[in-house]
Amino acid sequence: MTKTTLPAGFLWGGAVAAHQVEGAYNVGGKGLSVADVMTAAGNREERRITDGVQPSEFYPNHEAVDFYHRYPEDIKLLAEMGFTCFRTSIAWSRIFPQGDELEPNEEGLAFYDRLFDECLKYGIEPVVTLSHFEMPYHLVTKYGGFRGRQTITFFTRFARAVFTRFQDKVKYWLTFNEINNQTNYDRAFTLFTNSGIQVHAGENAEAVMYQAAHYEVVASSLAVQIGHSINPDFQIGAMVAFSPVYPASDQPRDVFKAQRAMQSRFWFSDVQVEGQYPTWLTRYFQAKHFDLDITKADLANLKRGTVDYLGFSYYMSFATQATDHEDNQFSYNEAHDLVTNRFVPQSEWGWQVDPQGLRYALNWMNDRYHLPLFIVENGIGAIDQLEADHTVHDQYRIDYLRDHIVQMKLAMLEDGVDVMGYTPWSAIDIVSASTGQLSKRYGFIYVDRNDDGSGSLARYRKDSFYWYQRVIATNGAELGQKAGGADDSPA
Ligand code: P53
Repeated sequence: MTKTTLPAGFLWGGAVAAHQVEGAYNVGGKGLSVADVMTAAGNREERRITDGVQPSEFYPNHEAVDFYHRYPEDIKLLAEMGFTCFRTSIAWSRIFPQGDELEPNEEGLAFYDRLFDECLKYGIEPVVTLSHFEMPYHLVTKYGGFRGRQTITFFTRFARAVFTRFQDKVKYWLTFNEINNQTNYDRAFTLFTNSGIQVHAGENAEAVMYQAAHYEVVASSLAVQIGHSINPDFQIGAMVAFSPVYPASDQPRDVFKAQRAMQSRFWFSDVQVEGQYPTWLTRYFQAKHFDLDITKADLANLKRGTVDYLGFSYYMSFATQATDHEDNQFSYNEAHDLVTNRFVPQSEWGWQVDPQGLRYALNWMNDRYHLPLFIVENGIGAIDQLEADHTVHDQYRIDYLRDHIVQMKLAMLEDGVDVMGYTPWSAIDIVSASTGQLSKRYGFIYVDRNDDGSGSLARYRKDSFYWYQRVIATNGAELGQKAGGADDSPA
């Protein structure tokens, strides 16, 4: 019988990451993280990575939206919206301030005890990312981040400490946020935030990326094993940025190029779900003469530490095409190979908004992985206007989310895809990861803070707050009216 409603217990919530909301960057014994040495940029401009914290620079993550001190007020607002889960991350450098200590920092652990207790008080299930773009900065300067095998040990020590401490409070975990963003290895931001790596002149950035990513998938597989030994009920997932890459035309070589792009972006989840490297990639390492440190013990661990579910972010779709000078369309370099899809509109930041791509994504992953899927990020960055009466009329955000929920429901109800939950980005306004802007807003809750750090930090409910409250209350049955149009929700 065809189901017409979402399952009871479907997890509705929203997502943030520690460094993008907490602030208090040097409070409670916290050490510097990679997020603490990145400046603020503007639309389509790269953040600069500075050499340590420079007194003359402004670092938006240092205060962020002060969630560290205001979380009781914020969680109360999330409860008012009806959240049944809340995705955040643990700032690694609150727990291991330098990263290479042997014992965790009690004040850091105590903060997350208070935060998770506050969630559980309202029946909100925490969904926790271990590493969301916030490696301790000392691991970068001393060990080169995930260039080195030692960092696997530092990461698993961190994972063990938080799994042990929060074993009765947190059931849903994710290992590395958007581990596949570094497919775009030519972009300094992605290698730095994913892996704590800055590429030196003359180095092969692609080989550096593959080595670091290998250590990370091994670290993830070890964390899965450690977690299950501490609490067998833990659900530990991988997390990828799911931007599907479409062929720009029906030319076979464009279609193959797109297939290669998909392989390049999703070998990370292939390994984390299936426990082994895909054949094309092993051949690729040989063909490119990448001399990678991949041991037999690593391969055994990958097999033993496969994930329980797959979490993913979905913001946009991409398109690619083969280039004339290419002999075999064998390689894919995101910085050069993406093209604009003329059928898909773009956000103000140039992100291609494609709701149907979410249904495609869910079906693609369901066919390939046969695991429960969790949409742990989906949303649109936009300029919001705070009115004099403290309202925010963000109909564009409602439309974006609504259009995507419609496609999620089609995937679940028509196609039978198993989706555990939906946590849009972001629960509350955050500091943008790629630009450091506050004005690239994502939240249901407006935070009075500007790009230069001014503002009262007061919180205000946007129109989307009330809309999402209704969506959750009806378990996704009522998605409201589209601006100027009819309600065309499928169920
Ligand atoms: P911002 C690139 C592509 C897709 C998602 O992004 C990405 C990125 C990196 O910027 O990041 C995720 O803030 C990430 C969040 C981030 C969110 O998407 O750059 O997991 O930390 O804030 C939105 O607009």
